[in-house]
Amino acid sequence: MNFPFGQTRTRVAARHALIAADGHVKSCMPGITGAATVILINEAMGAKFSQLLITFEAGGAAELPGNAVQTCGYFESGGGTVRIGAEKAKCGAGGYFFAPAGEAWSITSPKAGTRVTLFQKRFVPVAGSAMPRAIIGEAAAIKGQPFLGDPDARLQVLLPDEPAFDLAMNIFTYQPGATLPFVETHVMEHGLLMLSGQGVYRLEDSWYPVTAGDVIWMAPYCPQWFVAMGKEPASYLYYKDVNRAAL
Ligand code: UGY
Ligand code: MN
Repeated sequence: MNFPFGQTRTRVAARHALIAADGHVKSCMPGITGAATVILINEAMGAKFSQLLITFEAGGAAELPGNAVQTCGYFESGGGTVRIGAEKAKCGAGGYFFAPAGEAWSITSPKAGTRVTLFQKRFVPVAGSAMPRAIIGEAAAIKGQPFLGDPDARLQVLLPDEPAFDLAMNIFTYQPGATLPFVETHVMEHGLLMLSGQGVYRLEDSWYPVTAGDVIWMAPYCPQWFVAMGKEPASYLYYKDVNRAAL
């Protein structure tokens, strides 16, 4: 999309950010080859997690070691082979995975142009709790549940909501005109990718028109609200930290 000379919809505030695709700049990341990688959200912004967009060339690969960082991935388009420890499966568009801390993981043999969003967070263990397990799945297999009773705002919860997991990756799909039912203000942080459609996102006291490809960071306690607008449903993928003590 072309914008007037010197303009962008991107805004980076102290407690939220909207990153439009026109401003993307690539980074070289250890372990990722044959791909354009954009670090969209990380600690430099004030976040406690990172969100990356990888666009693979044919023959590209992501091969990351097991360490304190856990990774969730979502294939927005294309496909490739995901390995997590001893687990291995092919993922197409809508495929996703979770690689626990301590497990090496890889994406190999990607189709050219494959777009994968990664969310990475340092794992916070809980004494006496099991470690979360590796997961490779397909969003299409997960039924969207009405959000707080609204059948026009449906939530697909991609990872198990169990105490072992300290992060969530969900897809929210709204029919045109559907909204988040109230302005949420919560301790959990979000990273978000608009997958399709459009709408208006309220972040603190600003309202932003948003569309497919936009990325949003919401710091803890960032007041947030969304309305889907236009003729198509609007859908977004998002990360959330969950299931850990307040202090
Ligand atoms: O899970 C959530 O907090 C979700 N309802 N937030 C959001 O979509 N901004
Ligand atoms: Mn929220």
